[in-house]
Amino acid sequence: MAAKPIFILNGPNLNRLGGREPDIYGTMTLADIEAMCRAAAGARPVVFRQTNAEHQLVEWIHEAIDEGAGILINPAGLSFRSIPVLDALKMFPGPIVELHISNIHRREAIYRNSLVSTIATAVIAGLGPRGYVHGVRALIELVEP
Ligand code: DHK
Repeated sequence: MAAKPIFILNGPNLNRLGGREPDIYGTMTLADIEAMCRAAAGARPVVFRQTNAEHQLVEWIHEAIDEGAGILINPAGLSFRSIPVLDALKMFPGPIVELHISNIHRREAIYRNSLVSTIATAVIAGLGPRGYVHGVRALIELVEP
């Protein structure tokens, strides 16, 4: 039976990585990050997506509920206020790794209280774009039988 994929989901504005506040987010593009994630995942199938729309992120989490082994999510700005994203993630039966490129706890107060962190299995924040690789490796360890 084929292994279930890990879902790597990215929220608003992450499509602008590469040129978006490089002093905070670095200069890697989301495509660069996707390539790193797929390499780190090895044989484990990967679903890698980004959206600026809350409803789309919710629908992809529903897809992960039905088909995914684990979720690595950078909810970006939807981390802090989105009840719909939080409620969808509460339904996910597998491990959830929350990822932020920046250390949100060292930034402005509006970025310090992630709702997603209240239900995530683990949180990675501040490792820069390379944090995604650590998140993939951790998630694969969590989902491996
Ligand atoms: C990305 C965003 O877009 C911000 O809204 C978050 C997060 C931080 C990140 O560090 O990846 O506050």
